Amino acid sequence: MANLVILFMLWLSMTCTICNVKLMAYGSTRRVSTRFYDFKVQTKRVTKLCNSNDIVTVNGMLPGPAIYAQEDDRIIVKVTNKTPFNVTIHWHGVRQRLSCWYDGPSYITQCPIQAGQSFTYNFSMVKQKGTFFWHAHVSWLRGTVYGAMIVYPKTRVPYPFKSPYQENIIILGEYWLQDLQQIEHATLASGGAPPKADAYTINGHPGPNYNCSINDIYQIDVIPGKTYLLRLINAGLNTENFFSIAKHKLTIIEADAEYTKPFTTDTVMLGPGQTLNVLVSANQSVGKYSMAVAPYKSGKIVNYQNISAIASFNYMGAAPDSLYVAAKLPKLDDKLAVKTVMDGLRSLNQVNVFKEIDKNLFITIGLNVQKCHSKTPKQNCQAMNGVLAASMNNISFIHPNISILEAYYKKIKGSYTEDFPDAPPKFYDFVNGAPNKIPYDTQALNGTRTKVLEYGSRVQLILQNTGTVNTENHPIHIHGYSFYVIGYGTGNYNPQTAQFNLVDPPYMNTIGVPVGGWAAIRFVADNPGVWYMHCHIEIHQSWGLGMVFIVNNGKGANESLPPPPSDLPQC
Ligand SMILES: *[C@@H]1O[C@H](CO)[C@@H](O)[C@H](O)[C@H]1NC(C)=O
Ligand SMILES: *[C@@H]1O[C@H](CO)[C@@H](O)[C@H](O)[C@H]1NC(C)=O
Ligand SMILES: *[C@@H]1O[C@H](CO)[C@@H](O)[C@H](O)[C@H]1NC(C)=O
Ligand SMILES: *[C@@H]1O[C@H](CO)[C@@H](O)[C@H](O)[C@H]1NC(C)=O
Ligand SMILES: *[C@@H]1O[C@H](CO)[C@@H](O)[C@H](O)[C@H]1NC(C)=O
Ligand SMILES: *[C@@H]1O[C@H](CO)[C@@H](O)[C@H](O)[C@H]1NC(C)=O
Ligand SMILES: *[C@@H]1O[C@H](CO)[C@@H](O)[C@H](O)[C@H]1NC(C)=O
Ligand SMILES: *[C@@H]1O[C@H](CO)[C@@H](O)[C@H](O)[C@H]1NC(C)=O
Ligand SMILES: *[C@@H]1O[C@H](CO)[C@@H](O)[C@H](O)[C@H]1NC(C)=O
Ligand SMILES: [Cu+2]
Repeated sequence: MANLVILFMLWLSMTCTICNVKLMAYGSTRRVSTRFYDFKVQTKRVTKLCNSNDIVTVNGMLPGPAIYAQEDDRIIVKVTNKTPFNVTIHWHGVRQRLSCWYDGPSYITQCPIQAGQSFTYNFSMVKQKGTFFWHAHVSWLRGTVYGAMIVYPKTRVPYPFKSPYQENIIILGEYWLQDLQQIEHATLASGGAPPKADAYTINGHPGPNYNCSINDIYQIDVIPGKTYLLRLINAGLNTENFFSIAKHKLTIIEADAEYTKPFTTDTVMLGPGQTLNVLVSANQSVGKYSMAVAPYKSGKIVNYQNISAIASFNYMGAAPDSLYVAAKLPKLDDKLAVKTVMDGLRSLNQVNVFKEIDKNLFITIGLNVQKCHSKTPKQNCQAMNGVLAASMNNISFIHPNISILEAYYKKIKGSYTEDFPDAPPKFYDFVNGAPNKIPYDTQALNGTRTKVLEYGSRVQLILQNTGTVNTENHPIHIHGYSFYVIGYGTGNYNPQTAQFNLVDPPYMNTIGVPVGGWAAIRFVADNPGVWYMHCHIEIHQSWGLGMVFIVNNGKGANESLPPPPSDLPQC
């Protein structure tokens, strides 16, 4: 009998790989379960866009396998590296309460899993549910090493909206025909900007707008009159994207794995690292509608792939040869469309954010051009006769050679400093100018600087975009925390005029700081460990757009990080 039940559940899990609602209803009724996964990181030959390439994957899949769990479950993933490259996996949005060792960013919380090695990630989804994703967090491997992570509410806890008929995961990606490791190496050696992606993808499929790709299309079959929950994830490397469905409205009900007040819109924008859950009602006439992904080009000097990826929102009963109804997408640089959605994001319930602040940091974020030190400037200094870089408070972050968490825990000196500044070195018109016009000063300092926070301190960050080289929307992601987005605006932050929402701001882990503007966020530093804060546009992160918070232990075992796991990789 027990065997039959197991077989039945196995059958359910096989028949329902993406729409996992049913599985949950029949699943374990124990309050907390452990979910085991086996990730083999391996290269795989794939044929796309008229080409065959070797790409790095998990278990040979693109996107990689989805992880399913329920709130408070423990997730255990054994990662075995069968490639010649270094690997780590980050569980994006998971706050890793007292489990910083399993967070994943290379040289921040762990050394990479080297060729032939394995490491078992083991963490609990403490009070967290919603749409997450996992991705590699070393070099540019996450371009192909990514997948969804869906965490359902506890058994018998309903969604705060009418249950959808079906759920679908929609992962936006970027695809390159050349080897990504080679592109990364060549780009960083050139000092210039990266090449644009060859295609955008939806669940790994570029759709019919690209060569040899007519049939390489993701399709959802929908029943007229039903409502669908789409779990949108932007796993792309370098591009922010608009997403819309022809003739259909999107009702946002969750952002970064936290419920929001329902907000209905024609289009949404997701920067890399952002997730949104939307409800879509299949209430149009029977036909084939395109779900389209296009770039949001906030910066001037960036080279974007300007061909949309298309997936199919396909009504059952539509004639197989019917043409796709084309989706209307905003203009490439439609800042208003972005602002409209941001304005619509409100936490579902009243939260009442704390008003007293213990640590108030003002952090400038933006690009730089460093002086050329190469003897072959034509090869290595392709950006305005210099080298592109990026910084926070004018410090361009350099990754150390050993993990900062390990160095901190074992009191090993020398790989980082604790002097990340609370404010930029100069206050000037950040958005419109460089600090010294003549000579035009675009330099930044290099460093591996951290900011130490006492356990429990109430932190406010003002993130201010600079226009030193180019203004862009930067999706800033913080590990180990979610934060309240209490305000944002264009221009330079002005404490006299800034308006804050302390009543129902969204609780997010990635904030798109508006192009030429600022954002204000607050969180309580109650999770000890070493936490990376960085731009989730991969090239900006490579150029140094990041810094590290060290949050000290508090009192007793409940406020202290346990010792490192025995299989933690070594450098
Ligand atoms: C995972 O962590 C839990 C809590 O620390 C521990 O009890 C369990 O043995 C660990 N499991 C594995 C496979 O490491
Ligand atoms: C499709 O292939 C043609 C011929 O090789 C090429 O000129 C064109 O740029 C390709 N289009 C795309 C979108 O890659
Ligand atoms: C379809 O549903 C959307 C909400 O998703 C609603 O705004 C719209 O008015 C509906 N359209 C029709 C034709 O019923
Ligand atoms: C991008 O594509 C759209 C739609 O095809 C077109 O209208 C627009 O002019 C293109 N923009 C650029 C900068 O190529
Ligand atoms: C890492 O190690 C290399 C080689 O020993 C050294 O040149 C480099 O400065 C080190 N980087 C950091 C940030 O410590
Ligand atoms: C950043 O640091 C560099 C190097 O010290 C300096 O030249 C530049 O003026 C600083 N920029 C700002 C905005 O403070
Ligand atoms: C900082 O590092 C970058 C490359 O990592 C280099 O191009 C630049 O010259 C360095 N700047 C300083 C001031 O050392
Ligand atoms: C630690 O936290 C758990 C769960 O929140 C609680 O039950 C327990 O009493 C706490 N222990 C201490 C020593 O504070
Ligand atoms: C992998 O990481 C180790 C430890 O940091 C480093 O020594 C090695 O050079 C890296 N290997 C590759 C292929 O990047
Ligand atoms: Cu950025």
